[in-house]
Amino acid sequence: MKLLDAELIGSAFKPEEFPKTDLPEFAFCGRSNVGKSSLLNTLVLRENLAHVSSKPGKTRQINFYKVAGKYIFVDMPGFGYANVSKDERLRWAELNYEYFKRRENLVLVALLVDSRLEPQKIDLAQVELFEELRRNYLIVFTKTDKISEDLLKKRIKEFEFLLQYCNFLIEFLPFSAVTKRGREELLALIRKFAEKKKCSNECTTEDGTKKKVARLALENSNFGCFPLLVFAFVTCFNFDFRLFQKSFAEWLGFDSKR
Ligand SMILES: Nc1nc2c(ncn2[C@@H]2O[C@H](COP(=O)(O)OP(=O)(O)OP(=O)(O)O)[C@@H](O)[C@H]2O)c(=O)[nH]1
Ligand SMILES: [Mg+2]
Repeated sequence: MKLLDAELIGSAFKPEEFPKTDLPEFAFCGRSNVGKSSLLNTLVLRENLAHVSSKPGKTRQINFYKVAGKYIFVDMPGFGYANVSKDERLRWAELNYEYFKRRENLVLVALLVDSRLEPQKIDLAQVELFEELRRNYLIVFTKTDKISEDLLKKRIKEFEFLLQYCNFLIEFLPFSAVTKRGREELLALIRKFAEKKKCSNECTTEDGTKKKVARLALENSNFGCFPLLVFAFVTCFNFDFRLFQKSFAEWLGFDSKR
């Protein structure tokens, strides 16, 4: 396995602090303690690039790493952790939204979900955001060393069902920072998307002038996932839609009785 060069090039507590770069960017997000920092360390084969902790809420800012001189990997702060102040949650919500909305060089997002848990409302709210903002994303099942293959299959089926009509979902990927399962597959996907970005940005014509070519999936697909996502929930899990709407609002500390 190949060790990759990696260095921290910036940390952002607010959008103005996002570093300027043209390199293809890959973001890793998910609930607090799901294993984002561990996954990043596994990808580059370094133990202490991103700070890992058994205590949730460790990564509070967005950290940008330049990897192998050609990619940016982004470690997002975890969401859903109960023990943080209302101000901190609101700051997170704004930073999260602004990052995914604004970041032009972002080509792929990995949403990490804990393979031991059933689909969580707060993770599905992130999916909804990616669909709305037309961001390509994959679902990474973390900590698979802690569950059986049967349970993993069941978990993937649950997500497959819920997200069957989503347009920007690329794939499901089982991962473990302990066994390094999924590392090669994830790196291959990263290389593929970095290459796609290179071709879609510019291509040189025969006379030497540069011309823009049609952008790839991001601009060509239609958004149609959200209503079906809700439909799947309501019909199959007897899901209370008001709860779904409130999941983020409650975590963010708004009055849930209104
Ligand atoms: N068994 C097992 N443990 C893991 C794995 N990935 C992470 N962990 C553990 O889960 C805990 C949280 O890991 P982190 O990588 O810090 O999680 P995070 O998502 O970055 O957390 P925040 O920064 O707080 O949002 C640590 O105790 C890790 O050792 C995995 O694949 N298998
Ligand atoms: Mg972290």
